[in-house]
Amino acid sequence: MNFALRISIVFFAWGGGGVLGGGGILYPRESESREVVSLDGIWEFRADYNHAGFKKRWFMGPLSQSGHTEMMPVPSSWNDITQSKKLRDHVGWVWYSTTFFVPKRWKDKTRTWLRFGSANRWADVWINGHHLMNHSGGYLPFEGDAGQYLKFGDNNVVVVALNNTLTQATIPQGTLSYPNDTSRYPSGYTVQSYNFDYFNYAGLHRPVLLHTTPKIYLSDLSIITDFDGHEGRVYYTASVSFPTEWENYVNFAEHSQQTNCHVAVLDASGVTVASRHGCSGLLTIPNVKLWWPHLSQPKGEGSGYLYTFQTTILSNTTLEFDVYRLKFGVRTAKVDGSQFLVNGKPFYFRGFGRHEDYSIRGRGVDPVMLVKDHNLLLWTGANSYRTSHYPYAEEILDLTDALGIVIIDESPAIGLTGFGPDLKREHISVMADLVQRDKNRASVLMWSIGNEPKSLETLAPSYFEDVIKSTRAFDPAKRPITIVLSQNFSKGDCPPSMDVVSINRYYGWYGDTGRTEVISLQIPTEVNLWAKTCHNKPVLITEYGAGTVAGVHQSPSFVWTEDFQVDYLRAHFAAFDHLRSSKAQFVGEMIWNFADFATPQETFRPWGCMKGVFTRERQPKAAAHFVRARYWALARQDNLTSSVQLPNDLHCFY
Ligand code: BDP
Repeated sequence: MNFALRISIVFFAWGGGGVLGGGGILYPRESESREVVSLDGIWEFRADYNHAGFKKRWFMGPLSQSGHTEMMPVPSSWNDITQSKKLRDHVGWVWYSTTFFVPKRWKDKTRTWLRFGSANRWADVWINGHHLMNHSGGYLPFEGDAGQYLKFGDNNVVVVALNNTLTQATIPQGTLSYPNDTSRYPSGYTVQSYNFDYFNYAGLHRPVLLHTTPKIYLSDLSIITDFDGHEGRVYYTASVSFPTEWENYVNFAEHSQQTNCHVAVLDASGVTVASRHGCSGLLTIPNVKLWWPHLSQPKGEGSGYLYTFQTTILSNTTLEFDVYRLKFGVRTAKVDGSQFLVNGKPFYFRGFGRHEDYSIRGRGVDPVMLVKDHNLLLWTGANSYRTSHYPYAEEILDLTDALGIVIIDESPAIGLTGFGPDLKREHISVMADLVQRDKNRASVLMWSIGNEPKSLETLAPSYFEDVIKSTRAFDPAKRPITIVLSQNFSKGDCPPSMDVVSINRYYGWYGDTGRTEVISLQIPTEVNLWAKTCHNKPVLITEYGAGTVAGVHQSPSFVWTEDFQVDYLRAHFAAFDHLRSSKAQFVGEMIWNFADFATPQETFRPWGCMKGVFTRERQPKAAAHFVRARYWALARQDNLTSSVQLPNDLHCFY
């Protein structure tokens, strides 16, 4: 195990104006030394159609002081909340504000951080009229030490300006055009187009949290797990941060050396099963319970078993500074030759591509929808999904960790083109932040660099080599890495550093429309070609699907009907079964999509993308029942310990 054993002592000079989105962005969790307060709720909101906000200094106070406001729920996308078409389709600045109380007891003893789970896509943040931070992105968290601008024991105001514009330099990319024929378009008319087909929802999509850490605190933690027989191994590195002022203290070195870590592993019932002193090192867990994917566990065991890693930062005189608890699972994930192995056993992905997409809320994280979606996933017997086409909320990964749902964690780099150095820099920085956020996640077993790049462009191969190499270097656990490809087969398409070949294919839908009979030939031909060129690396079908309007039937089947979706899946299942029996390197099938989702307005879709096996309201189409029968059957076939108990209502199929 190549893992640097070191004591990490880190200085942060964020004292305001700084933004932390990369190194050290641990999810805020309450403990003896930390408090978390949610700022979620109904905020004031105004769309800035005339670019007035900066000039008129809307950031100086609550928006209601500078004009008319709308009510805006946080978290949520702003697009579908009001009755205004202009707002739904707005491209440019919008403003949010809210007031919150900060307790007096936080003064002096703590650092107070303001953290956004995500803000789509450019954000500027002010506290009480002071600029705290800005952030570019849209799908990853960022935070700033708000201490110097806060009024303790008093009300405070936070103002956020957001801009959803996409350009060729952003990830994902977009294009702005300005039709200047005023006989056909109003003057100043702007059109945003983009290279992907999901609606570009924007807003404060994830929780906004105010949280405290002590002045000396755990700023980062990396955990790698392994096992040998019944013994679990946890290699860890904890980073401790000290107040910036200390840098100038004559005896700082002595002081920092007197700071130590105590770490402990607690099992699911809270019993300590391993512990030691030291800010980095190895803990061993006797009789370890491994984290297994859903329905892959051996008989008598559960899936998704999580331990707690408890870090205590203390001085040598045993004075406690900080306590932080992180859930983690003990498991391994790697590619060995043509197989994808989890805990040393071949793993076959039975799953879906998804979207964070719900009616009204758009991409806003919502516990109701999260639980419903994951109940449905378990109901289908799926064991995995891809966070297509961007990193999902941390609250979602808490669920997948606990349920044993395997995640392919995808960056927001969809449909990339151009591949210039600036884009590469931005892409590598997004991968750094993504890995930083999710590196300790039990359910994240593979990184996806992006979806459907224009991989035949000349610059693409070297661009992807660099992004893959950087991503591998960021991840202490060295998870497998993939790129989801869609362009036609070509030798240049197989970046040598990629561990798994993921392909999206729509035979019988975008090509040979309606001709399900070609699928059993075309899918194996394609998979075999990729497998051969990519030196027998594992091949995964990450997308295949057919648009289906719920409630529409025709027999014999016809495109867009529920009957066609079933026929289309049936033809694929036959092709996959053929591959499963003849090609060890075929490692999985993921349907596009779990549920119908919103797209820009297009003439070739009745409404949104209707390839879901569930409707957008999460009701099953006929295909959902069909997929469910298959996925449970595969679970039984692939789990040789016969620990898979079929749901009662499925028994009639077997
Ligand atoms: C694939 C894309 C996916 C689309 C899908 C479709 O990866 O985002 O939604 O096509 O057309 O190429 O439905």
